[in-house]
Amino acid sequence: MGDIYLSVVIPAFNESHRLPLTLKEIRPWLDYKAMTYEVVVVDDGSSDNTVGICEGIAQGWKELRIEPRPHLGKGATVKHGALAARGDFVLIMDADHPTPIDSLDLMFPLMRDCDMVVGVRAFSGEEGSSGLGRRIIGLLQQLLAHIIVFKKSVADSQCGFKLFSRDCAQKIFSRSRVKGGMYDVEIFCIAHNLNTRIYSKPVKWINKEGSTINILRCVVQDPFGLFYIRIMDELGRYR
Ligand SMILES: Nc1nc2c(ncn2[C@@H]2O[C@H](COP(=O)(O)OP(=O)(O)O)[C@@H](O)[C@H]2O)c(=O)[nH]1
Ligand SMILES: [Mg+2]
Repeated sequence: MGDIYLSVVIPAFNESHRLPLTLKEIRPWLDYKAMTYEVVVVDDGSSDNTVGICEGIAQGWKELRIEPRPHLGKGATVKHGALAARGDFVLIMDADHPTPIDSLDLMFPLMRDCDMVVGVRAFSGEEGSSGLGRRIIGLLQQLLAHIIVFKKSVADSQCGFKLFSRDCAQKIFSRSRVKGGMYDVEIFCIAHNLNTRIYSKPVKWINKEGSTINILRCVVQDPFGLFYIRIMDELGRYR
């Protein structure tokens, strides 16, 4: 066991408008838990001063650190953060804090019997028509991922709230290679190959304003990403 119990890794791309509130929201819970932790914001070459704003916040919060990087995509950003994390447990969470951080209270006990506890988004049904469109796209992605990539069923690969043991994070992310948005699918593909013990845990999910996900890109580009993962898998790159 190392010195740090929990690493919270937050990938960020142009999040100056949402990240300060997220950091403010998660800090009381992390401090209250009296565990050693670090928050690692990995910036993906943002052009909106996400880095400067985070550095300002970090001046009054020694557990917070920022890793600025050139723009490569969410997969590359998460990979960097997961491998740079020093905690015994590594949480990957979205910058807009869609799942309350205290959901970890329900997830940590499950880590006794597994290597990875992944959130499954439980929707309130109050997302309106824009939320409905995105959910349909999400379900289509899940269906395609099952047809093209997955060998086992996955309840929800796209949830931005996943907890790993450090060992599991190192094993999975050292093998990951997808730089963009399909990285979640690749994570499960690798995990299945490594016989990772995964527990799926329903978590509260609150869709926040300001999503940066481009629906058109999802529909056009993602299937190619899925075939890429399948080919890499067939070539044995995930073992
Ligand atoms: N590194 C990186 N992160 C991204 C990119 N696009 C979105 N994200 C991050 O992905 C997370 C979820 O983004 P969000 O726009 O809320 O997506 P949604 O909730 O799925 O619609 C946030 O932490 C974003 O900063 C990107 O191009 N690069
Ligand atoms: Mg979001």
